Amino acid sequence: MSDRNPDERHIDEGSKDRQLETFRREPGEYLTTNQGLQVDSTDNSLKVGERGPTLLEDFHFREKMNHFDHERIPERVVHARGSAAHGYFQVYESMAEYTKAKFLQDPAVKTPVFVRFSTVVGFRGSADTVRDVRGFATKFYTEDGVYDLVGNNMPVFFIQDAIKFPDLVHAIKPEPHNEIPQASAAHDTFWDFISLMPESMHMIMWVLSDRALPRSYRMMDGFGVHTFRFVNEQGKASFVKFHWKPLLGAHSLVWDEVQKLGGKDPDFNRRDLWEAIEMGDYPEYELGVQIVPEADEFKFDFDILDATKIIPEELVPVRPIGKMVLNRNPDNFFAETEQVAYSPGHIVPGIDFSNDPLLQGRLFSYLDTQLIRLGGPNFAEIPINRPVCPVHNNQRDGYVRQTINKGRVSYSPNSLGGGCPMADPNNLRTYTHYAEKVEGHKIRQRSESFQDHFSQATLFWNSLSAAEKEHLISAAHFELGKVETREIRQRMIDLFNRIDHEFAKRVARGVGVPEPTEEVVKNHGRTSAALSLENSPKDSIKTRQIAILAADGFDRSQLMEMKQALKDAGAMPQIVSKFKGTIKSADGQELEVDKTFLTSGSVLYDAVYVPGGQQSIETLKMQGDAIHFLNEAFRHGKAIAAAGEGVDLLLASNLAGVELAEQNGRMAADKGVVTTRHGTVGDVTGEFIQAIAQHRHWTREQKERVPA
Ligand code: HDE
Repeated sequence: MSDRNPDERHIDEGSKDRQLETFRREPGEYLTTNQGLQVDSTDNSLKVGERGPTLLEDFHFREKMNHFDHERIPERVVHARGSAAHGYFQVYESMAEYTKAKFLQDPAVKTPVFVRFSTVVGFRGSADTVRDVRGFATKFYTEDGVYDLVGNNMPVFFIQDAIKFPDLVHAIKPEPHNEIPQASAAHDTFWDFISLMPESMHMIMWVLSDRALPRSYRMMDGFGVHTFRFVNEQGKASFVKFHWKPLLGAHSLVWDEVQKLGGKDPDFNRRDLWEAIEMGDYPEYELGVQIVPEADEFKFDFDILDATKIIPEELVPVRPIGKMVLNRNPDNFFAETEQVAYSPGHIVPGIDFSNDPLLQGRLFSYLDTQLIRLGGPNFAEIPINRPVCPVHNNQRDGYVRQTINKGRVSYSPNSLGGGCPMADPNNLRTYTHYAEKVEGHKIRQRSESFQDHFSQATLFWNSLSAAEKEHLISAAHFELGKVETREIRQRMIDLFNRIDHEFAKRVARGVGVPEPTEEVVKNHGRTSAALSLENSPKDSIKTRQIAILAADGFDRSQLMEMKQALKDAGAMPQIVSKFKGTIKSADGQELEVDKTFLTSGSVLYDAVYVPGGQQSIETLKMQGDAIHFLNEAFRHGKAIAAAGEGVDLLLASNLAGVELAEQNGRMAADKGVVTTRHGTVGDVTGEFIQAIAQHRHWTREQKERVPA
């Protein structure tokens, strides 16, 4: 090395390689510092001799390292884990009768949006599929400025007054002494708090339900939660609740599955959203509104300002008013998804607030949190947060100011700047707060009209299907089962007993406290159909992931025919086998394997198909992974199909004897298990597709003999 030309000393072999002809770039594209200076290498720091110390003079090293040291910004205190997409919103017809909001007038106008979905409790690197509320925040870049609808996938909230939010979040986050558990409510401090907060009972029922385990962000409802106001051109106001409904229907995972997914693919929901958009399967949601005339404010047996209450759709139907399509993934996660700053206070003319004390508190919190998280008051200048309309005001300076304001005037009133920037004297597009009349004493009290904490929790419970109720009970067994303090479990059972006596007894049985003996409140028996996921649309298998299990010697026509039928129906079939590479059909054709048993698992799929082929099935029968794949898919309620000798793999699994008895070449099947030993695949594709569209076959859950 010592005979090296000194001029070349600072260029090592690696960086020489990287300068190969194939990597040539235009002069303006070569590596530079942040000051635009081209550097000759970014692989070695500047040193005194080959083995000497590094020089402080190395501005390139210092700039690069400095930048790296400052790469992290504080994660969101809640909703830290999220993923987002760009798209647009279009109203179906003018909503001028109710609101003057510009983006709700003209069906021809496509308003750009940026939507961020999130979990609430977990840190930024936590798993997607935990039991939690999901954030559903939409930024509309309207002609009148940015409008944010910062909602959740559940229509109510834990607390009624924003002043309880820090307590709620402290209680649910990992416990402060040991920072355990991550992204989970199943611990003492959370249930301690909840057991002392009866107002949280309605929300707790939602959180214990399947709604807390969405199959996909593309298959999840969204809600504005609070009651807002629409205001029309004439200044007339009505109350409004916002709903997002996914066109693919709302569907959920099962508990055993989400726990396994946390290990198999912690990015499950993030990946699903990203891949669907990359494939051109754009997620779509309808925006719906429930409109309540001002005169009807006191018509209900709950207070519409109370965020622990829904307005049942039977009382006020949801009117679909437009559609949102998410059609573009972000280019850069940090610049867009991480730096996006939502706030319920980002509002446009035509929409206004109500006095919901939870909403009122949020109006303070979001701006405050952006100031610390994004390092100062200029976060609206970050590209993802910029409005599409011009910004004019006298706000100046601060950390990382981007705008170069010209001239000497930065105050109002002024004459030197011709009075500019000035408010539009004609009020054409200005925001005028709704002039609600308010009078009262200054008090630190909760309204009497907020005191019924149980009726709607009961309504939710009553409205669930039998399977959903079972899931909720076992969720309560899990959550409270992790609570060490017996008194907390007891207090929860006492509260559940005020929701429904039978429910409380069932939960008590699993958590080591005595069943309540007295029915303290009689169940009112009311239901609301929209509350059950059973009633969500189940008419499509679009974008569903289907595993096809095969090995060398598979029956090519049986495999290809089903694969094509699934593709034609919009699903995404994948070949799963022991090894990556190719497998050979019985007639000698090679087929690419998409995933292996190691790189996937039944939890990553919505359904499974096993085509025949003597040799393939004999091989799979010997593979515990293949048998486990089927058992697990069955246990999780998924549609399963088999053709030809594929039926033998089902018989070799634990499904046999539970539900499957072969009769005339067809299984006397559990709903959702579709087989054809002697017939053609074409005979059963329709049945299989229908079974997948059902999402899950819950009756399976009674079959405890199937391990998974
Ligand atoms: Fe939030 N919430 N929140 N929240 N929230 C935040 O703002 C807060 C509430 C929601 O993808 C924070 O930028 C208070 C209800 C979503 O970036 C913070 C209260 C609903 C997101 C904050 C609530 C939400 C947040 C943390 C009680 C549904 C993520 C980071 C009054 C309607 C937005 C941030 C995104 C984020 C405060 C309750 C939805 C600290 C004080 C109710 C979807 O400002």
